[in-house]
Amino acid sequence: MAPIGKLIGPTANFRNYKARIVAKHLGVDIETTPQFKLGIDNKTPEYLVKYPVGKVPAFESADGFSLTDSSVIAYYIASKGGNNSSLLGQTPEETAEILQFIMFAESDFTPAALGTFSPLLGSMPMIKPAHQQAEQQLDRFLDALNTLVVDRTFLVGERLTIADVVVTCDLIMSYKFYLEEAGRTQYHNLTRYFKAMVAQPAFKAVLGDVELCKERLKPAAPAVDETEEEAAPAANPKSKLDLLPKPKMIFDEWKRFYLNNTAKPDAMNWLWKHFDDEGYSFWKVEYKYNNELTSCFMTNNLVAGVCNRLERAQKYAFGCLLTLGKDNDNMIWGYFIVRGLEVPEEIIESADYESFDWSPADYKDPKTRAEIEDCFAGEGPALPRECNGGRIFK
Ligand SMILES: N[C@@H](CCC(=O)N[C@@H](CS)C(=O)NCC(=O)O)C(=O)O
Repeated sequence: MAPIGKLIGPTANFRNYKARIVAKHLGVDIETTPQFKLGIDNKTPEYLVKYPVGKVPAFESADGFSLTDSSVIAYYIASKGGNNSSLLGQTPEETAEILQFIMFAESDFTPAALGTFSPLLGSMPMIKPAHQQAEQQLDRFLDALNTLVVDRTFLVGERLTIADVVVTCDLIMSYKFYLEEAGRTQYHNLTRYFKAMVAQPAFKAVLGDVELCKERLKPAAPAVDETEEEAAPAANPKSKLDLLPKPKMIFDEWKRFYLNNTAKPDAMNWLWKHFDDEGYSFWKVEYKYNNELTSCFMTNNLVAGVCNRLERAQKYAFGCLLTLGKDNDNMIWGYFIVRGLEVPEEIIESADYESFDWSPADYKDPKTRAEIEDCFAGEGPALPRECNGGRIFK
């Protein structure tokens, strides 16, 4: 049978799976785009003419009908193909319930899951309070789903519907990255449901065997050179900072402690206890061109780029650059700890140095100390304005 259309977007993606599982279940064929490059192919003028939001997946039917949104595409395919109509419910009430699950999956569950996993996978900045909030929400929604399926085989009615397809696909990351054995036991009804779904032939044909989480995803630790502070200065040091006397505080110990603990109070208490003001200094960092900033989303992208371009300073600096304020009225603001008592040349030579004011910060001054604490926590009353994102440079 000729394909009923083309599903456009990367194939190894939980959103992409939805339409393909529905198509498999119905026995209809859809074309896919395994070579699709996210961030490139969805930014071309041809793509944006058809799909102006520039997101994937998208769908183009054999007769030229264009559609976006993974669950809507799954819905459309279910409504079109094959002779199995029960995927969309058999009464108006069932169809409404199916939509209710799809809305919940898209507006509640998936943002909580992505808010939990994306910072750990490095595809979103790690802002600890936002991350903690996402994780709490994720647990809350997993718990709700666990209760919902206590006496159900399927989410709606007595047969598979696209609610099962959408919710199961949206659960995949949680079962891969988050729910290790203890979590699977805690949410045992949901685990039973999830395992039953992914064992069905249409799911299996698309997903293969879903490998369940062995160990919960952790924040990526900074590159650690255990011997860094122990070894004698190298004969040809890469940085003149390598020639400084051995500091009392080991930078990587601070970075590790910060990453593995709550910023306030634990990590900050650690820092004030161990900070060595002969080996390190604090700097306040402010963007010079705040009046040119537009949306917070764009500012966050700018901050991410600045941090990426500071890569050479990674061994000698730690800091937090925040997006403060609201859309069309925001600023980039933050604090850095650097090795030595001056801004390192690794920072001065970076492409963005001239765009920021770097001023020495006296961490013994209570106001500055409170600002540093709230900056490294990404929240708190000492921030000049509300935090809307940012990036930790570690
Ligand atoms: N609600 C949409 C969300 C689509 C979405 O956010 N897709 C991501 C990839 S998984 C994307 O296109 N990101 C690129 C971008 O935002 O530019 C759906 O389910 O299809």
